[in-house]
This record gives sequence, structure tokens and C-alpha cells, in this order.
Amino acid sequence: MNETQSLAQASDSGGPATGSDHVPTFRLYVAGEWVESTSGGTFESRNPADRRDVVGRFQAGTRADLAMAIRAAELAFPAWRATPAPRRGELLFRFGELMARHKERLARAMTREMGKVLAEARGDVQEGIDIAYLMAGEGRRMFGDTVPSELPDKWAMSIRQPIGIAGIITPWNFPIAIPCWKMMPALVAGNTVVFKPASDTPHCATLLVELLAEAGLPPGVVNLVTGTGADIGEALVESPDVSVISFTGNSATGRRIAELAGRRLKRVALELGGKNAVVVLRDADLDLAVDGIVWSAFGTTGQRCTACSRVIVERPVVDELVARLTERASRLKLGSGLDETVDVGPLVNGAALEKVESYVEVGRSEGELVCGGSRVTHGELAHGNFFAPSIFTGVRAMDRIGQEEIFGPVLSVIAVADYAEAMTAANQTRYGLSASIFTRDVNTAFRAVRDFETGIVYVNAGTTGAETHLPFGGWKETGNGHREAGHAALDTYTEWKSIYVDFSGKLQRAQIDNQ
Ligand code: UN1
Repeated sequence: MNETQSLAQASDSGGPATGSDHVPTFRLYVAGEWVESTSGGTFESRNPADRRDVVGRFQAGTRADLAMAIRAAELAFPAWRATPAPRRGELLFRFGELMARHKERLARAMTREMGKVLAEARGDVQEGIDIAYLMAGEGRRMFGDTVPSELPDKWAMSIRQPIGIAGIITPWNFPIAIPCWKMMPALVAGNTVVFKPASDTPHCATLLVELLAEAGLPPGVVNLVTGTGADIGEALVESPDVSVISFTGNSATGRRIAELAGRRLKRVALELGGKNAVVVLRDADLDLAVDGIVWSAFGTTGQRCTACSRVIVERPVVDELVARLTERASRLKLGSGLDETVDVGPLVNGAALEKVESYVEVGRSEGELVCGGSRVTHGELAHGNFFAPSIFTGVRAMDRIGQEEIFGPVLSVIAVADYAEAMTAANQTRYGLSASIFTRDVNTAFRAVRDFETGIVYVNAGTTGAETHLPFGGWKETGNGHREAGHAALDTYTEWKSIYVDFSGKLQRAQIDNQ
């Protein structure tokens, strides 16, 4: 299926014409049908590298649309939960194969819609494929425990069961990978899904749902509702029929979701901000450290939860490191991510550009700007949201640019005396997603592995690049204790059931008869 044949497009089934500007209009996916919103309204998704380029128009979903999606998910749940998990896994495997077949098309659509360079967009799709295959395998594992009972002639075991409807609210920065991280474990465990994607990347979400439908998921098992977070997102969180919410995004929204869900005692898994540090010790391989820092600070234009935004470096090597980082950062080529020679794409939207700009202003009074610091508007770049990779030196750990999540290509360098001071600075943050250390000393490396207060630790690598078969998530205010990816992901989407079968034929009282 190519983009012009997309089932999600309204024009394919006699819906509203796509208009003389050739901008396609896409629809919601509810109960296995592509439908228009009851609002009759749409919103646009634009290419952040060239804002003149409209990717498509998407339904401005309403609470009424959402109610229909939730109802569809509810109706689909009994049959889906009764489907053997290995069979559910097979459908996910088929979906993974479809993503692999359409990898290039998905990657190009992603670059066009949210800006990350093509190599990274391919990586994003690959992460989706990886989790689909991993969770397909969980269909044949999904281990519980079988343990000896403390009483004779009694069997004791635990199994996982689905919770019901999962409300999936996803960000734009990994518009294929993150929805897959959430939907794959939810689905293999037997839940049905209502998916509310970020309003910056509805096209990626639509392409993904098309492939889920093509893989053969029964109607209603996955439903897609585009629209605003204030409307659709909140209503999803507040719905008494939705049993679990998984959200990745900013901390303020996460807090709001936790509050709303808390009142209903609803399970919520949150993946929020980061302020990830790379520690560089005096014995580090500086070439390697520079590679790792540049990649994790400026890759994806700094728009990863895992992005490095602080470098904490021992004083004897700070000048050398900063000189090399500045040289490399100022040579990075900005432009459309569809151009394979480009290193850094645009920021996702105007608000992101303004946020980065305002933090650079804050930074000017806190540290010394040694590189970048402004929008890039020459030639064709004038039509996109481009900001030069920027580095501040002389930052102190508690400065605002050393503390607050910027989510852009801005790096703060903090100089320290020794390992102990480096570790204090690294942990002096309310976030705790990812951290890394560059050192050649194996003992120090292991101390750092022990000492970082983060969910992910790297030794001699940057802070990005988590693989899908280990738990992904953070300590402190990065989250609320849940993990995505790995088999830990199943915890979010399942209830445990402990089962005791007594075949003694008589009443046996645990903790009493066996004392
Ligand atoms: C995110 O930015 O929310 O580890 C996800 C990484 C990627 C995932 C990032 N595998 O950088």
C-alpha cells in the first residue's frame, strides 16, 4: 500500500474531497472502520523542515468520538482476551514483518512529519519492529511462577491476565517506536487499545494503525483517535472504562494525568523528563567521549528523553574537551532530514523553537556560550524550525540550564574536581533516566554503575540508544516506577492472579496447619 492508497484517507471511500491543494485528509480508526470525527473539523500536520509542506489533515476528534472508540475496545475485549496469547503474538509478529517491509516508507513519512534525520527515523521504525518481535515471543512465554506450596497436596502458581482497555498517549519524538513499546505489550497480554497520538505526528500514527489492521487485528482491538490532549487525552484518563493509561511526554502533563487517574485509582505508567549527564573523567578516551556526547546531545536535535544535556567533566581535561566538542558541534550540517548528508534536523514546531531560544537567553546569564545560540534561517532553512547546536561552559550544577529539561540542541558543561564531585552533580537533579561515564578505569566504571541514580547507565557510550529487551524508564521524577520494554513492560498491562489448587480432599489452613 502506498501513501496515496492509504485506507485512512477520507477520499478513498467517497469522503470529503482532498481539495485542490492535494493535501490528503485522514480519518479516525474505530471498531475496524476509518471514520470521520463528529466535529467535522480537522487540523493540519506540517513538515518542520519546511512549514509550507502540509503532510495531511487529521480529524479533530471529540469526546463523542472517543466514547465510540472506548465502546469498540470494550466490545472487542472478551474475544481478544480469550484468544490464546501465542496467537495474539503471531499477529504482532505479522505486524513486525509488515513494518519491516514498509520500513523505508515509514521512515520517510516520519522524517517529513517530525524532522529527525532519515538514519534515525529508520532506527525509530526498527525499534518498533524489535518490540513487536519481542512481544510476539512473549505470547509463548508470559511467565508466571509455579512454586511449591507450604502444604502437602496443594498446588501454587501465578499467572498474568489482561486488565481491560489500555489508553495509550504518545509523544511525537519517537512516533513509531513509542506507540509500539506501549501497544505491543498491551496487546500480547490481551488488552484492547485506544490510541491517542501526539498532534504533531498523526500521520505516523495513522500509518502504524493501517499496518496493525493489515496484520489482521480484529476490529476494535486497536482504535485511533486524533485530537487535542486537553480533550481526548483527558477524557481517556477520566473514562471509568479505561483501566490503564500509559503516557510518555512532559512532566507537567504527566503530573496532571497522575492526579486525574489517582482520584480513580487507575493504573498509570509515566515516562517523563530527563536531564541526562555524561561524566568525563581525566583518564577518558576523549575522542570517544566527544563522539558519544555529540551523538547523544545533538542527535534527534536533542529531542530525546535520553538526550545528553549535561557534560560533567574533571577540570584537567575540560578545556581540551570543550575545544573538541565546539569544533565538532559547529561543523554539524543542519537541514531537512531527507537529505542524507544532513546531521541535525529541525525542532518539531514553533513552540519548541521558542522554548530553546528562551533557555539560551537564560544560559547567557549563567554560563558562557561557546557555540551556536541562535536560530538558523539562511536559504531554504528559513522555512523550517532550525536552531544551531549550542554549548555553554562554566555552568554550575544548580543553574537553570543545568536543571531544567530543554528538549533541544543545548548542552551545558559543568567542571568538577573529581569523581565524587562529578557523581554529586550528576545526581543533583529531579530526573533520573539515563547517565553515562567515560573512563578507562574499570573500578571507577563499576562504582559509577552503582552510584548513578538513573534507570539506564552507559559506560564509555553516550546516554541514548536503549535496546528494547531491557527495561526502559527512570528514577525520581522521570516516571512513577513503571518500566517500558523488556519483559518488565508486561507489568503495566497485566494483573497478577495467584492460584491455589488443593487436592488433599480436606481443609488445609495455611500458616496454621503446617506449623
Ligand atoms: C525517548 O526519547 O523517549 O534510548 C525514547 C534511546 C531510544 C529511545 C528514546 N532508544 O535514546
